[in-house]
Amino acid sequence: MGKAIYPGSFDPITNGHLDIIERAAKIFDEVIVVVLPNVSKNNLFTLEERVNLIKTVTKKFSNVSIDSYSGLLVDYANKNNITNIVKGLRAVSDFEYEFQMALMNKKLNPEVETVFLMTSNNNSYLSSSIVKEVVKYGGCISDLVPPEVEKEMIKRYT
Ligand code: COD
Repeated sequence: MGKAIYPGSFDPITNGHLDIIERAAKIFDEVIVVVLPNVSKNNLFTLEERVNLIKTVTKKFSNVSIDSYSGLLVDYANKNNITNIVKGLRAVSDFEYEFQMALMNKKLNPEVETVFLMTSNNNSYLSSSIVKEVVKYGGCISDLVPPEVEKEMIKRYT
């Protein structure tokens, strides 16, 4: 099925993101996880730190690579000649936001196709923001993020 981009802010990567990466890597020949700015979010980790964490936890996937870009997703896609974008969907609340982005990306580049993968049952409530809130107040996140991410998050909040 060629190449696909899995874009996100990944601040930080969670088990929900990892599940989408693993499943996309079975569908597409190559998956490029691209860390991009989301103007409506404040970040805990720098772009470089997020890229390095994703690299560490996706080492086992031979057809997955990591990149970052500080501009429009469609510009990154154009520059790299990729037309498939993978997104994850959790709830109805995700749908509205993702629907708007998919249509805007399509308007900016009509060649672009957004492919949605439904969240797995056990990850449906998981988001980077909720994980940050749990760890901030001392809750356990070991089932929610890879161990390397848990370690870095605990360091940030202690
Ligand atoms: N299960 C399944 N999927 C999940 C889960 C989960 N538990 N958690 C997150 N996901 C999915 C999200 O739905 C999303 O598709 C993806 O994983 C990444 O999630 P986040 O939260 O890390 O990333 P976002 O939503 O903040 O990413 C937004 C972008 C950075 C992609 C967007 O803002 C963007 O494209 N920015 C660049 C500028 C641009 O082009 N803007 C768009 C113009 S329309």
